[in-house]
Amino acid sequence: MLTCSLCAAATCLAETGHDAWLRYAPLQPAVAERYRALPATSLSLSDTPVLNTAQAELVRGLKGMLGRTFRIASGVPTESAIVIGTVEQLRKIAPALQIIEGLRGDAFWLTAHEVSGFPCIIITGVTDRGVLYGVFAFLSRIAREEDVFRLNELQQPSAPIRWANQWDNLDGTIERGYAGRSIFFEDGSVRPSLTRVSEYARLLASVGINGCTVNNVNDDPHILDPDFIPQLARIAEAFRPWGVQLGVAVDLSLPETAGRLDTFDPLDVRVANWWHKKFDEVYRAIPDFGGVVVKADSEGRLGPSFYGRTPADAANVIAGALKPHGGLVFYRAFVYDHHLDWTNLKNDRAKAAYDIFHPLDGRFDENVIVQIKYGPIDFQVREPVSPLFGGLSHTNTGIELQITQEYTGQQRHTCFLVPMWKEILDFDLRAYGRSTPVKQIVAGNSFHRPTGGYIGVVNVGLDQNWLGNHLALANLFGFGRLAWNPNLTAKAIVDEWSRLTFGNDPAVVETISRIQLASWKAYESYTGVLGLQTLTNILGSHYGPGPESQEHNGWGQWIRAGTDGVGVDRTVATGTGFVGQYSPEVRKIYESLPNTPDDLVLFFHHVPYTYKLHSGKTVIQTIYDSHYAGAEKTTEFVSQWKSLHHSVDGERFHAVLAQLSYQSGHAIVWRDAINDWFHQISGIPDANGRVGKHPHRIEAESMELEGYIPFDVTPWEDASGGKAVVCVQTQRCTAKYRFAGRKGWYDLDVEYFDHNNGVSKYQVFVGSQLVDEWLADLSLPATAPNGDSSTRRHITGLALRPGDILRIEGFPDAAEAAPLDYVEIHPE
Ligand code: GCV
Repeated sequence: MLTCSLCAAATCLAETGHDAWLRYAPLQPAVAERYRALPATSLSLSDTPVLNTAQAELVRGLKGMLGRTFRIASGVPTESAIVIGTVEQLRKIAPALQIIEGLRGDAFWLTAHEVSGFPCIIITGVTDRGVLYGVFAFLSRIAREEDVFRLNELQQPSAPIRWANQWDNLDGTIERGYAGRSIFFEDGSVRPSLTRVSEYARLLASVGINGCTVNNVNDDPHILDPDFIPQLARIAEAFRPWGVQLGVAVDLSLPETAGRLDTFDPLDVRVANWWHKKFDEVYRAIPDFGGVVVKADSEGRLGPSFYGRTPADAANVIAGALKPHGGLVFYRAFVYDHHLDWTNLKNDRAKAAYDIFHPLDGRFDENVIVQIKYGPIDFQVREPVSPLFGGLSHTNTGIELQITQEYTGQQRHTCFLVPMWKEILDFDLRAYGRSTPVKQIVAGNSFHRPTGGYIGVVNVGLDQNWLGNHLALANLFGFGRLAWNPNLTAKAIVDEWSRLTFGNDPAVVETISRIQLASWKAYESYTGVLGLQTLTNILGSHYGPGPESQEHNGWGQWIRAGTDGVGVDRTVATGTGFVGQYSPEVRKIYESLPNTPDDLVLFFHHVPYTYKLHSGKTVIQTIYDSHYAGAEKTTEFVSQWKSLHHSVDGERFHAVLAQLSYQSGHAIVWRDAINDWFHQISGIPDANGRVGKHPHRIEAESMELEGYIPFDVTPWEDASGGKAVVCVQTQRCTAKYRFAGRKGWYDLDVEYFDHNNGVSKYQVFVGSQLVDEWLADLSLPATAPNGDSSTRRHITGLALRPGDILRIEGFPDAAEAAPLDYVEIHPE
């Protein structure tokens, strides 16, 4: 009691993040008072599943925020009410109401009008789903302390398709999932309890997402087995009240693997029949089944090329079977050869999607959507827009964005992607010499297509807060908001999200927005700049630094770094010709080195390290400086977040603090790895004298070691000096250092490696005094010392005198040998 009365309301409640942006936290009494004049009744005009959900949500939200239980009613109002129902239902009881123009599809309208002689607030749409979206918008207004009495708000989604793709495997694991196991599957079956699935559908619906495929595009052959379809029907049931349609990923070879035919040739009539029968069976169990996503001829998946057929043949055979039921095929354009000959400078993976799909324009059925990743490579921290969006004017298209942060820090790093998505969506491809921004193309407007839209790869898991990092939820929220309205600014989206997630305290909103809005550019700065892409280890986890892994293999993510220079020449004149896939106006920008913006220069051109950018700096100095600036920025995030200590609940405050502190340590690992690598390959020193020089750093291998032995880290740039020390033959090892600096206060950073195959313990002593100890118990994607596992322990405020012995004791566990990289002693 006493404790609670002493702390601000916001900080007393511990929050797990489970409610995400749908917390409906109690408003301050004075604010709640502003809504006292709301009608006390929530009246629904029908009792369909979605309208029932909408009404229950309305009552739940109002109760949470205003502390009052609104009366539930149905039929015709007999008093003032908040009326929820479709326009058709509304017309019957309020014939005088002029329905606003433009109310179509999933749109909603919030207004105030008399119904049966009583002043009412009206939440309506053409469909039940529209009404539900209206309820969420109404509640969001109250949560953000906005007016709801003088409403006349029409909101129309930008595009009909607003889908999530999950990459869950039926065994319960998730490909590129960073937040625990699947909410859908375990051990080859759909989970017995689907509570989390309903809650997920609620989150999706609250931002207008209307479909979700639930299994990995690297698909399991059992997904449409007769005994699995009823299990999928249970997921569809959990989705249905939230207006979310179920979809699945299917493999093109299913007629052979599951159907026991001797072929999956899309032009074979037996194959077409198999798909027809299969979807008849699916629709008998799931009448509102939404459709399928297909990955074929990509990364080892079988595809139509096996029979010399095209992606259009493959998509259409499935589309034909879905068409009678109204289902859609999302055919992924992520089709490329991952055994490219890297020695051939004309080869270019970036060209694959356009080369394959553009010639097929107009040959896809009307219920096919070609699903295109935003860039021509693979969800990198920066890529140009895929030219394919401009190359399919007679085909429906959808943009695939990645909410799960595969190449952007895997949710251990905060990286708010909305600013990047905005740049992509706003980019004008100038197809046919006119204005064709990506957002207009995928909405179907530019080329007058019947459908199209947005697909976000999400990968939520069983973790309480869905994505493993509270701040990462802004990406899921932002994806939904942009799919609904791509003209919203990143600032408006993050402001909205922060208010709903952490409350309306201006200092909180301002600080969180500042961190989020700076985070993508910061991440880009300490990973891969100038269009180099993320520079992560592409052959492994896609997490820590691994620049060398881009080169000399068939995957085609080359950066062509050599002693002469860096970057891929993709020009028509001298390079791979990729630039020729853009319209003439865009071509003019990228074909010319001086016209190419700095942030993509190395994506399009191979230049000497000494080439001067528009900024006036050389390429190599920009690489060095950006990596220092990016890492520095993450330190600012930590201090900015710390300023919220008394304004955010303790549980989320400490979780985010730990996450941002970890990120700021890992950003230094990135900074040093990439800079050291470029230093070595270019042979050009850092004009600011930092790269390769760390005055406060003491390498573990140069300390006085007992038990510890030196270990060569692979790749070398992932450890300082290329080496770590490991404790392999004994239960405890020590590394000692005699401090020779001035007497004073110091901070100590210990760089160690935290793999996922053991939980080593570390203790730090000054003389005989234990000053810190911890366990290396993070779940990082590594089983050895490298850039994925390198982790920093920051110990503040140590009193040191010359001659003090600093001693680190490492206690190995299982396969983790308490590895150490270095320590740094910084004056406080
Ligand atoms: C589901 C990248 C990822 C793969 C993913 C693939 C895809 O290559 O690393 O995990 O596979 O993209 O989008 O199909």
